[in-house]
Amino acid sequence: MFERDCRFVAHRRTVKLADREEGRAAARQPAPMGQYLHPTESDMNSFDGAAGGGRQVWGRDAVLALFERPFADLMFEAQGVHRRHFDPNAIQTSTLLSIKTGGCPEDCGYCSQSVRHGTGLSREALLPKDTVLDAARRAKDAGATRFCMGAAWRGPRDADVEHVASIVEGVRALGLETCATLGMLKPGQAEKLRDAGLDYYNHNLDTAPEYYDSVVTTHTYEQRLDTLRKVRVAGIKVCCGGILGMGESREHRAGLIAELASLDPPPESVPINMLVPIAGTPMEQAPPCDPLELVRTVAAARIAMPRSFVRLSAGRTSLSEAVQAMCFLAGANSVFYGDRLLTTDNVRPFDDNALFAKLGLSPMQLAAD
Ligand code: SAM
Ligand code: DTB
Ligand code: SF4
Repeated sequence: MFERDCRFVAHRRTVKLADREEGRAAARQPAPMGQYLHPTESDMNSFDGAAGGGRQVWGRDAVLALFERPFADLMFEAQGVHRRHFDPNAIQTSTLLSIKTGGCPEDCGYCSQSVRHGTGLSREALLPKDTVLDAARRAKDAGATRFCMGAAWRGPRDADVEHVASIVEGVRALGLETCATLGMLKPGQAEKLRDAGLDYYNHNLDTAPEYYDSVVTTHTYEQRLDTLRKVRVAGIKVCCGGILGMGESREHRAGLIAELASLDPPPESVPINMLVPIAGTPMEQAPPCDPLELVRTVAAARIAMPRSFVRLSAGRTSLSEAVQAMCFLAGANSVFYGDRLLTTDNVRPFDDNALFAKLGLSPMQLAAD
């Protein structure tokens, strides 16, 4: 559970959720210290670079060329892009809660929650609202600014959406940003969630389109894109990323980043997960991804999506502090913060606080705090 004592208090700065005009003007300047510039939709359509104008298109070959650059050159460019758009010493913290665990009919090869894999995870009902709000309160007290709720569904029924919408209203009333990941959405459901105050919807593309069949067979890449479109049209911010270490190649990793960057606008939030190998899943024995390849992937994501939050996500327990520090240098500026991810352990907040202090990283705060 989140420990009040471990709350990071050193060098806290205020995050300013810039209004559209302020954000537009300020986005042309280096991010001033002590102020966080939240990307706006119009910012995200603009080209990153001194020349200005137009939206840079990142094809797969261009992203692959980033991956293949000498490490020092890639890091230098990524850090420069990062500094043009964000305070490099500020980090956004999101806390996850599985609000409906296990029993999912889909066959995603990495997932502990699929009924198709013998992972031993038992199916649970959707949590009551009060239970979720208690967890959200603890997350806020521990210093998180966003609360992300995950449900192991192929997609929610309308009655599930009603229940989640009521939870979202409650979490938002606590002064937290809200995120939900509920699977594929049917027409009208995104609007219901938006009306309840949902800020972000997480729906990952996970890998390159041509590798998706090797990861999951019960839904398609096009169906993922369809839900992402519904989320965008409803006016909810998009959280969309992927997983490394599923046996994919560097070309697939570049393909994922190119797909994400080609979403128009790109996702506001890009989680980069390292596979957490789960006993009983088809990917239990997948060869681990080289940590330096993770750093390169973060750098490529930062360069191709200059204004997005890039979140160093699942798998941090298997990374050294030095590798995490390199990811932050490469442009990662968000983490999942809290003892648990959905069904597996995360880095303990105590250890994250120690790492942030060592690196001089300040957790961002919402201006409304
Ligand atoms: N059912 C919903 C869906 O598929 O979008 C929401 C939950 S799902 C667990 C959310 C994301 O968590 C997946 O798309 C994947 O990127 C990530 N994830 C799940 N299990 C993982 C694992 N074992 N290792 C790393 N990432 C994982
Ligand atoms: C995301 O990209 N990663 C999070 C969140 N979005 C929902 C989930 C990670 C799950 C890791 C394995 C588990 O705890 O079950
Ligand atoms: Fe897991 Fe989501 Fe796939 Fe279900 S749809 S198996 S919860 S990743």
